[in-house]
Amino acid sequence: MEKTLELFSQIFMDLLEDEKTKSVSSYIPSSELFNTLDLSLAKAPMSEVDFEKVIRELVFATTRTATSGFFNQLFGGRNEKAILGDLLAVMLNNSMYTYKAAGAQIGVEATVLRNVCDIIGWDENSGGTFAAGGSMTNFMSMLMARDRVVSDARNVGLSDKLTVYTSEVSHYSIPKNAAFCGIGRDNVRYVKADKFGKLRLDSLQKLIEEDLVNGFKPTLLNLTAGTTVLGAFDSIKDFIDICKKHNIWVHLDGAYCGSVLFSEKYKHLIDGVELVDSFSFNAHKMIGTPLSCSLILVRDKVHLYDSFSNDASYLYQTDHDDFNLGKTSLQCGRRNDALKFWTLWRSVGTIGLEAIIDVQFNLADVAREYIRNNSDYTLYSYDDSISICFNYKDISPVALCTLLYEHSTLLVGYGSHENVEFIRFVTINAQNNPQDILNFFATLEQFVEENVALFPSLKDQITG
Ligand code: ABU
Repeated sequence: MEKTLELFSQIFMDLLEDEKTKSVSSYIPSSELFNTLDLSLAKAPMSEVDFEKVIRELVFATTRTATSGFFNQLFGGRNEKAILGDLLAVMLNNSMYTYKAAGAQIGVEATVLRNVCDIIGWDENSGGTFAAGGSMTNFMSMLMARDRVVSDARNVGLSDKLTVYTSEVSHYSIPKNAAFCGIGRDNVRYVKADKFGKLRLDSLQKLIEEDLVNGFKPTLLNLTAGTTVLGAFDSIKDFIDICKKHNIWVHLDGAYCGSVLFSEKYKHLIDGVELVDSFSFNAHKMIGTPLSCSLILVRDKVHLYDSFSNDASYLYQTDHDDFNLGKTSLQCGRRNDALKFWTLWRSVGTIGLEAIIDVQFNLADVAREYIRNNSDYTLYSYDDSISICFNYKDISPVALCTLLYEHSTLLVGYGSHENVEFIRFVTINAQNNPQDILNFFATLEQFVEENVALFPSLKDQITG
């Protein structure tokens, strides 16, 4: 084991050194992947020397997500205290279903969940669990909503016609989950969003009324804290009364930006979170732990038991349910995702988590200010968001993002809202500083200048 840990350490120190001058790994077209790297598996073992060579090549060829060149998805960076927790979780290799199998780590998970519930403002009836990602926490909310509306669905299946409501700009897991839990994709109602990407109450009211007339049972409203493209926050309080009136479960999908909970300055964006039935967020997004670290919290933990507990005499053999966390989990075997969040939180304190959130909004302000002060750019997104959506010199965002990627220059993606396509730049890596943000724009501009021939719309502008 010592030799293996040394090898890990050496390879990783070399990668860290390389990342200082090369923030993006060399582009390998997917069609060339298996010709470029030897990923084969053989019957015979490898020599240690060859093994190290192969591992190094793989590591150095992998997409770099912790550098100031990566803005493509809703995560980034490398938080060392959280990494320590995750490395420990790998080495300890517990499964979080029972106290017997995970011991003290159960206390770690329970402590994180209790503290989050306290910050939300929920009492001791509240609770939560970790799941493998935001799609899964959204799925769990839908299952709990279904089981509350049709209490015997988990035993006899579904014969009622249920409907779920979600923003037209919400996460793509909602229709997938409706299929998984027997509600059906066709029974997802897409509520209109306004130009800011926020859910519209009038549209929701209309859809619910139509469904009631047609004999459907409205079951779940999925609100979003940080839509995937614009980073918009639905106004929670506007929707509570109508959902109470119709006994609709309210879930707040905060996978992207629900972590504003930790910031005094930005928690107003989820004002009313204490009123929802369930709330999820991904600490691997704004908090910056390694993937994955997805939490779902419920105002009344009885719903977790109602939907997810199942007897298993070969598993639950000692201790109280409060310590056998498999009773409230969707999964059976479950890795210890709480420890990385706990090591970080324990190390920097709640004010440290707050600082991590605030940095991202500050970096977003830097980006927006740069765009607003530069006439070559058009801004499409709004303040109070860490997604900055823009176009540069009327260049196709699809072409620009793709060429930046294929030339190993920058990793950034595109999105659209109200039929306008744009680059989506996210300031989610709290280890970046304002200069990194300005460097992003400088790199993009230099790339365009040096590659005018690649952009037909620009060539036309130059040649008239
Ligand atoms: N839930 C992951 C969203 C990924 C993205 O929009 O970048």
